[in-house]
Amino acid sequence: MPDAVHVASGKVREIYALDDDRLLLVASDRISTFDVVLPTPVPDKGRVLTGLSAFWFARTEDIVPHHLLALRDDGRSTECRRLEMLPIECVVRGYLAGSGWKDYKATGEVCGHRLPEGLVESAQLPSPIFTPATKAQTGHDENITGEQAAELIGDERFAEVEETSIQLYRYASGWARERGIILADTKLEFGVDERGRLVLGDEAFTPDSSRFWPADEYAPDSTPPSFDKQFVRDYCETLGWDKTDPGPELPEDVVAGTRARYLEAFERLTEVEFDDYVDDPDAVLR
Ligand code: Q0T
Repeated sequence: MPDAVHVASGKVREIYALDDDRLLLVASDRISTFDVVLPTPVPDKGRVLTGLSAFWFARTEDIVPHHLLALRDDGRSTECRRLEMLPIECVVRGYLAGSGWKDYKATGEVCGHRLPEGLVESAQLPSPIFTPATKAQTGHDENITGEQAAELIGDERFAEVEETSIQLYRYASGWARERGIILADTKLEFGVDERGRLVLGDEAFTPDSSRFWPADEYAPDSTPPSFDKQFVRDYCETLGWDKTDPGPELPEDVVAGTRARYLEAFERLTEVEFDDYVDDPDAVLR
């Protein structure tokens, strides 16, 4: 087999081509905050995100097929089916945070969904909403209406990804809520296989693709702490850093606390001990 050819870099992940049909996704231990990748890695973060994603793929197979073919022994690399990715980010929001809160405050709507009046920051929505966004090559994704998304992917495909995304969010957020984690919102990416079938790709329901809040600290009309990155954010706020690149190095207690939070999320959600995952990544698939 020829060596894997590097095809793309994300902020914290790399993609290699294994052959015409398969990709290798490698999750690093890099961490970003305020959209800047920090110089200090968080050991095992890539393994946690890879294992969590694989866990959710396995548990949502009855809702939609996924791109995962195999977890590699390192626990941070996955072999995936190569898909034709759809040109939209499929965001589902169960709570009003981030750009959803900002748009609601300005217009009373999020991506064309008119919401009840008087909602506060972090309020739970009456029911989850599908709020697509464009995929910006650089800079920020832009929220778009369902009509705009349907112009990009077609009415039929749009109806399918909206329904599927909401089903996936309902399943994962319910599972997480029973284990003390609020999944406030999530970003999913879908592709289409050679037969035209919708397939879930990318990573799924990880702290990098979703807002994880500790349920016991949740309060509406506030900004809940991030389950994973709150130590990093709090530390960065003590520095007077202007949030432009380069970011600060992290002290070892902030790294250790952050690593512990990632492992805690992994173990609560998967019900697999992280050491057992490191010994045998397939533990999350059983
Ligand atoms: C992709 C074909 O993760 C991305 O970039 C960061 C390095 C976005 N991306 C996804 C693909 C996938 C997946 N996942 C797939 N299964 N098939 N392309 C390409 N870029």
